[in-house]
Amino acid sequence: MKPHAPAAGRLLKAPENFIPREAVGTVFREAKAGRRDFVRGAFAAALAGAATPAALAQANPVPAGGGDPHILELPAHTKGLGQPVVTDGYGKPSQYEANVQRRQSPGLTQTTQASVSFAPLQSLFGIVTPSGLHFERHHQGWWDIDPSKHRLMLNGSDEKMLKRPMVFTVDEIMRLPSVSRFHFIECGANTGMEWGNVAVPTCQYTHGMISCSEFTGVPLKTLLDLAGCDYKRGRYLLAEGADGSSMTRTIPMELVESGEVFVAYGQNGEMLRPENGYPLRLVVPGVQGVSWVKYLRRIEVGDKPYAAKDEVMHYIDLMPDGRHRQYTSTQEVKSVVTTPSGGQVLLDRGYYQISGLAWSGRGKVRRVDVSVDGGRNWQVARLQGPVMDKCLTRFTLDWAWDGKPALVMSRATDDTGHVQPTYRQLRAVRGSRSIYHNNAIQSWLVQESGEVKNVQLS
Ligand SMILES: Nc1nc2c(c(=O)[nH]1)N[C@H]1C(S)=C(S)[C@@H](COP(=O)(O)O)O[C@H]1N2
Ligand SMILES: [Mo]
Repeated sequence: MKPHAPAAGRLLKAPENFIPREAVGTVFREAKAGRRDFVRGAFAAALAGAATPAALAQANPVPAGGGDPHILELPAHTKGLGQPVVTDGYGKPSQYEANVQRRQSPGLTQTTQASVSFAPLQSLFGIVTPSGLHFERHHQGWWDIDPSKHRLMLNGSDEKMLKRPMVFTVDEIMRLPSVSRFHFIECGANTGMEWGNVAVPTCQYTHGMISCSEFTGVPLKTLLDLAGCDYKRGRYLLAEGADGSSMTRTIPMELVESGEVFVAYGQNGEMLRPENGYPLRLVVPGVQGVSWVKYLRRIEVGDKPYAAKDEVMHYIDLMPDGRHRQYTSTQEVKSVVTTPSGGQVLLDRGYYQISGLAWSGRGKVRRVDVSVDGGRNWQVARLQGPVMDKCLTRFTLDWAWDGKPALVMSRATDDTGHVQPTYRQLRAVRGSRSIYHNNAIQSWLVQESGEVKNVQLS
């Protein structure tokens, strides 16, 4: 170590478990009255009871005077025989990482089948979400569908749209020329609880309805070409899932013609996970998660938008004048600092690496600015490569915490020039009662005590 190198600050992890299982029933009952306030209340109550001694043990300091027993006393693993190969035919994370889990938000939904689980962004590195931690959004529960019985049908809204309506088995799709691409998927409702006010304490719950994977599959255009699609007439598609939610979404044909949309079977080098649509799901880069239809069983080619229930009743943006905006599907430029973030505790002054994620549904992230003083001054963050299209990008910035209150924020700009808005700018256009497409700048307040809180600047 260089003599003048600043000491690296120690960081306590955010508490992961907020509410005991028994209390979940109460939360669901009370959530019926005044949902947003109750979610906030439920988190506050659960946080008040969080055990700090256990959390403190995580900091694991090295004794200042030397004589570290972890060096001086030989542990069993240096002397004994380790575990054999194939103890697990499919490996699992370390037992010491058991707290890193996707989690449900207390009070958010009435049932666990029409619900959402959030990815633990504060515990992840780089840009890829491990498949077992991918966020989940199911409208009617998930299924583990037998791939030998699953079919994908292509048909037209009339006989002119497709010359040869076709049915593919999963094996047939897997034999066709494939692509593998890294993309994020973000639910349009991500950060939706924060429209009116601060509602949830950690970035898992503010931003965890996003995940990023390497997906593998066949461009939808390849399948439509085989079926003899008439691209002049067929300007829209309807994508339909096989689960009971009757999930159907309109996809504009230009996204398909560009080759971007594909029918995926692979996720991070293996088959899709059942929760994420095994054996087939649509990948629609840059577009909100709801259009990434899981358990994909049918594609219909038509000449106008379908106005399906999930496009006219849900996934619409409530505007300040009381009207709703439909078909706003692009996930606009957005970012969040994941360290330091809500619920974490900074134990010392000194060096910290500020780290976070940025993304845009319009293309690549061009630049991320970070402020530690509530937006008065900004510094350009480092972008970790590779920086890919419609994909998460990891950014970092060196920071020496002086022990005073700090307001940490990140602001992303994409390669089309779009800049992430402040809450004030976003609310001026969109109001504060919407659910979908909140891409405002997130602020974390580092208090003098080192505790990090979710705050909104007005
Ligand atoms: N068949 C089907 N597809 C679906 C859904 C669903 O409930 N059923 N949910 C949609 C929504 S709203 C989102 S945000 C994403 C979530 O994908 P994930 O569960 O893989 O994270 O899937 C979309 N596709
Ligand atoms: Mo969603």
